[in-house]
Formats: sequence, structure tokens, C-alpha cells
Amino acid sequence: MTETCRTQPFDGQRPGTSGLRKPVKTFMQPRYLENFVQSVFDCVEGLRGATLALGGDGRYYNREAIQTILRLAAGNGVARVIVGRGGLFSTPAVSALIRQRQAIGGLILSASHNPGGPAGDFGIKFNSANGGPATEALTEAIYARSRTIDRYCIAPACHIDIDTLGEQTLAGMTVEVIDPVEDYARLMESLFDFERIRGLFRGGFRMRFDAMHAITGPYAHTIFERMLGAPAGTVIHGTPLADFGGGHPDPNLTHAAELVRQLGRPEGPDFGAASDGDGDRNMIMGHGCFVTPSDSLAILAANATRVPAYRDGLRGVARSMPTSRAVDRVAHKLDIPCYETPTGWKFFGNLLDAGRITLCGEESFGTGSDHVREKDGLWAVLFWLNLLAVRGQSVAEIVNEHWLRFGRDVYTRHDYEGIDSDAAGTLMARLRDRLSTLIGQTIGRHAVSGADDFAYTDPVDGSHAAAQGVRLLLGDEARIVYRLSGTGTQGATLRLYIERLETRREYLQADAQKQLADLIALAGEIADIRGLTGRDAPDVIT
Ligand code: VG1
Ligand code: CO
Repeated sequence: MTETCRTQPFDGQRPGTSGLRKPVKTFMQPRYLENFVQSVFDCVEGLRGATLALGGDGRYYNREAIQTILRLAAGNGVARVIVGRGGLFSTPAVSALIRQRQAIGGLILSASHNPGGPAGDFGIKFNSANGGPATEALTEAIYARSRTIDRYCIAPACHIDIDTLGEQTLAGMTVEVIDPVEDYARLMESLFDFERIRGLFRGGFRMRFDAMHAITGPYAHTIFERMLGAPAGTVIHGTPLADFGGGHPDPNLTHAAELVRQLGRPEGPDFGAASDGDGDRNMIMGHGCFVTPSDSLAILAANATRVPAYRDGLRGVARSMPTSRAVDRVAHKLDIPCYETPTGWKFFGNLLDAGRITLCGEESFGTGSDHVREKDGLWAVLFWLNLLAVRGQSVAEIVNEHWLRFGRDVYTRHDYEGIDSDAAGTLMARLRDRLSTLIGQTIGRHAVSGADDFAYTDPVDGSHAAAQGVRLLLGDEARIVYRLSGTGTQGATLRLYIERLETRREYLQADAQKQLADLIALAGEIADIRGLTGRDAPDVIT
């Protein structure tokens, strides 16, 4: 029944920070998707007879890709594929499902926060049996396979109904269509004190959740409005659209502008949150106040024992290298280990599996715990709601108390998007060349106390990742980090991360851009950003 089709390799099927991302047009070329998925299947041990999870964030080409992948799975002897109704699943829900159903892994169709639609991006990511993103070793093997592939195995063309719950058969394989929300919502209910959060809403607490016309809409309607009793209208942009309503499903101050406006009004809501295309990111806001993701991680860690799932305390925490060092201070106080990993959730997997950490996060609006192996947007929002309900204070009060206790790691990230790839390469190469000469120098008012290209050796399996970004440590308190994005699809994106510890009471509330102005200027000069990229200012500031 299965057909073996001849094919030739495509260039560039190397997964980046989080899966393979390309313009939709690239993915829609004949055999492109087939080649990549077959390369994945060729590298996953034990696939034959196993169960797979499959779903995406609903972006353009999601439904067509699901039909093709189902046929490929059948052609490769997979026994069962669990698909979210309508082809929908958030990234954290897939991670949870793989674990619950002991699947061999899952395929997530998303380009996360990248825009969708016919002119936008598409993406595909393989998660392994622990529910987490494929390790570097596996993604490299997949890439190597994609360069020599000469055939793929596929069941004959047919149409599987992915909109009706229940089981169907495709060339001997079972396709099980399930509600994408139900199991995930139950998992959240097992972690947090829903009764207490219900009490918060009964007391008139007002929240706005911006699903950005992406995957979290159905999850948020069910969890916030149905299960927790938040009034209708709490969730905005709650219907997933193939092009995200023309928006950019990236929860930050630039792209979630309407939410930011609402929270800034005098009569605005008490709490605001947003998530991205595939539901793994979160943005947290209070009335007139924005919580940086790095601070959010630190605050959740410091308050973890106040919510049911973490009542017994944390085993350890981890953050990606460019994430501010706020959580390090909390770990120090709690006397628990704190790990610093390269950018990308795949690097947390071993630490979580080995029980070395309970919470982890990234500055890029990613926070999560050992309940799954992905960052989890709605989980973070529920954690904050639980905290607000228990503490009975506003977001701003909680943040301010945290800063008074630990100091504030004033933080910003500047992104220069779509710059010339060669210029970006030169900029990083020049920085790397100068590392050893920078140490000990005084730049501006700052003595360079350390300079390196971040490398990481996984303490669990000993695997090594080099060239993960250039770090300049200035004295004890300040840090500048440069790295190139691994998720973009046009040219290169330079990310510049800047932070400085502030402990002076009277400066705790000051504007981050102003507080960091001298470091921002210095970072630009050191790397000659203007000279090499021709840009005067970043495209996005978070
Ligand atoms: C970005 C973020 C990184 C995150 C990755 C995937 O990667 O910086 O922290 O893990 O996106 O997030 P990069 O290489 O572009 O900096 V998601 O929501 O797209 O899965
Ligand atoms: Co995402």
C-alpha cells in the first residue's frame, strides 16, 4: 500500500533554535515537507509501532501539512497518531500529551512568534519521548539525513477528517482526534489553586488576556472564562486565524500594543497577559506596569512555595545565558543550584529529566517547570494569578517588594532584524577576535572583568555547545551580551542584551532605557553596530 517516492535533498533543512523555520512558500515546494519529515522519521529510534502526537498553531498551511504528515507516518509504520481537533495543539499541550500517552514524540507545526499567512513563515519541530525539543545531537542527525535523502515512504493520498473527535484508520495506522484543550486544562488544575483564583475573580479582579489570534485562544477561553469564572471578554483576539489577523503573534511591548494601551489607562484592568503563536511564551503586566520575563522568573522562584505544585520547594533553577541574573540571586538566597544554559529550551531538558531543576526560563518571554518539557505561556499566567490571589497585592507591589529585597537587574534587549548576514557574521567574528584583549580594559566608566564566547557542557550527559554568544562582564554588576538569532528566516537578527544591577532605593523605579543608556551606547560602539549594519536604532526593544 505504501508508496516509496524518489526525492533529492533540499539545501538548508537545518533546525535552528527551535525547529525548522522557513517562509511558507519554501515549505510548499513539492517534496520539501516530505523530505524533512522523512529525515526526522529516519532518525527516531523505535518509531515503527509507536504513538506520535501531531498538531500546530493553526497558521496557514497547517491543515495541508497535517494531511501529508499523517500519510508519511502511516508509510513509516507508526501505529497511532494523536491529532488535536482542527489540527490544533499548543506547544506545551503537545509536550504534556507526549508524556501522558507515552508517545515516542510529537511534531509541532509552528513558526512560533513569526508572522503567518501566505507571505509569512511556517515551521516544524520534533519533540522527543520526554516531551522536550529534540536535542542538538538529534537535530544535527536530522540535518545530516536531509542532505542525503533519496526516498520517502508515504501512504496513498486520502483525506482524513481532523475535525471530528474519535478514531479513524489510515493504511493500518490509527488516527485519534482529541480535544486539544481538555487534558492540558486538567493538568493546569492539578498544579494551581483554582478555587482561590475563582475567588479573586468573584471579588471583581479584572484581567485581560491577549491570545493574539493564535493558539492560546481556545485554551484561554476554557481555562479563564469557563473554569475560573472570569467574565466574558477577558480573553481578546481569542479565535486562531491562519494569518493571526495580520499581526505578529509575539507577546511583547511592541506587538501586543493594544493590551499595553488597555493596561495603561487609569480605569484599565488589574492584570494583563499575552501569549505567542504556539502558546509557549508569556507576557505579564500589571496595571501600568510591565514585568520583564527575567524578573518574572525570579519572582516565581522566590514565591514558588505559595502555589500547590511547588509547595515543597524547588530542587534548582536554570536560565538561558542572556536572561538576567535576577533568578541567580533568588537561588542563592534559597540555597539551591542555578544553571546557566545556552538559548533554547532544548538545553533545559536534561536538567529537568534528571530532577536537578524545577523552574527555568528565558528572557524571551519563556517560563516553565518540570510539569512539561517546554516553556508554557498559560502556566506562567496561572502561576501569577495564583500568586496574586494568595498575596492579595497588586503586580506592581509584588515586583517592588522583590526589588527591595533582591535588588533590580535593570534589563533590556535590542533586536536588529533582517540585517545583512555577512555583516552580522563579521560583527560577531570581530568581537570574538577581541575577547582576550578586552579583559582588564576600562571602557567608558566600566572595567571589563570578563569576556568570553559562551560555551556549555551539559552536566548530565556531557554534551558540549560552543559559540553561544559573546559576553562582556563589566565590574560585578553590568553585562553586555551579543548573539545572532537562530529563529529568523530573513537575513540575520542581531540580539543585544544589556543589564545592570540597581540596589539604590531611589532608582529602583527608573526607566530601563534611561538607566542603561550609557551601556547601550557603549555596546553599540564596541561592536560598531552602526558601521557594520548601517542601522541607527534597533527594530524591537523589549
Ligand atoms: C528565540 C529566543 C529564544 C527562544 C526561541 C524559541 O531564539 O531568543 O530564547 O528559545 O526563540 O522560542 P533566537 O535564536 O531567535 O534568539 V519560540 O516561542 O519561537 O519556540
Ligand atoms: Co513560541
